[in-house]
Amino acid sequence: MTDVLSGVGRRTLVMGILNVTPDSFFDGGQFFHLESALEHARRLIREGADIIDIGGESSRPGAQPVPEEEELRRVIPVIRALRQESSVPISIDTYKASVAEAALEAGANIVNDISALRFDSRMVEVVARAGVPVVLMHMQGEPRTMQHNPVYADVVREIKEFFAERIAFARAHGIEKILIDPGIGFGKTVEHNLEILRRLGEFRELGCPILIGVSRKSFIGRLCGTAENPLPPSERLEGTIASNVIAVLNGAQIVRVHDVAAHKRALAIVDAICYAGREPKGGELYGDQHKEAPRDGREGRSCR
Ligand code: 9MG
Repeated sequence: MTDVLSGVGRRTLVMGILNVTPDSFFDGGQFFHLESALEHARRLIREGADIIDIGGESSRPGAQPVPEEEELRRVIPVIRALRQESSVPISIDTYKASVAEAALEAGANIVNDISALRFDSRMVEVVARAGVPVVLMHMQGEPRTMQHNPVYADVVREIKEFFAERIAFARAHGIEKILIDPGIGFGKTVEHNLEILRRLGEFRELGCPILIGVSRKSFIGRLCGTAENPLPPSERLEGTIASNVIAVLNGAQIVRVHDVAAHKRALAIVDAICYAGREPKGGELYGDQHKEAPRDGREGRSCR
């Protein structure tokens, strides 16, 4: 497999979520066993997923860490079996170096690290040695406590500063393929999430492809219901698609979602309008990360 993200900058890529966990907020327990996990992966692939993101530890607010051996036990057989039957790019959702290492060995091609290489000092070496793309996600705090009163003076400015430091760190260790993700819901209030989505274009100045993960998250439940009586995760599809369309218009190139088929349809329209006859710009493609970024980070896609 040469470049697992060769579509970046040419159309919006869809990353399908496969949680091999008993406790994820939307699908926890559904794909906990090997056969049900594989069945779900096959469904995501049939529906057109460009990448399958496989995780063995829930990162929902309040989640407790999972021991390394248990995380390995959950994800490695799924990755190994999926790789046997499909060439789909697989991303491993973990912040543990040993899990990433074993996952890459089993056939994963991308590391999705919600800690942006901060929680395990060995992770940067594992990614650099493998030469694979890494997703650097922003999070204030840690999953167990991150929603306890998150505070920012300027949420977008602070996340940009965080990325500038993390990108420099990764590059200094020899990592070239870097995606950034502002981490919707990770130490953010509803207002923080909305401001990030509204000003997502400002992250383009950093010159790395942008990944966004809003799928069925709690801010959608609050906005479509109330703070006291939020809409449950099972009823958040429309809000998810609306959020992702805005994110794509504002510069997101990969969307991480539970519902691949619905997003492929919505994005067929968005991409036909926004990507038509358009050459990728610097910062949108792999290998272009060091070239000139778009002039103004506030500008959205060329469809404006
Ligand atoms: C694992 N995980 C849960 N939410 C996520 C998000 O928004 N982005 C990324 N990269 N990973 C996430």
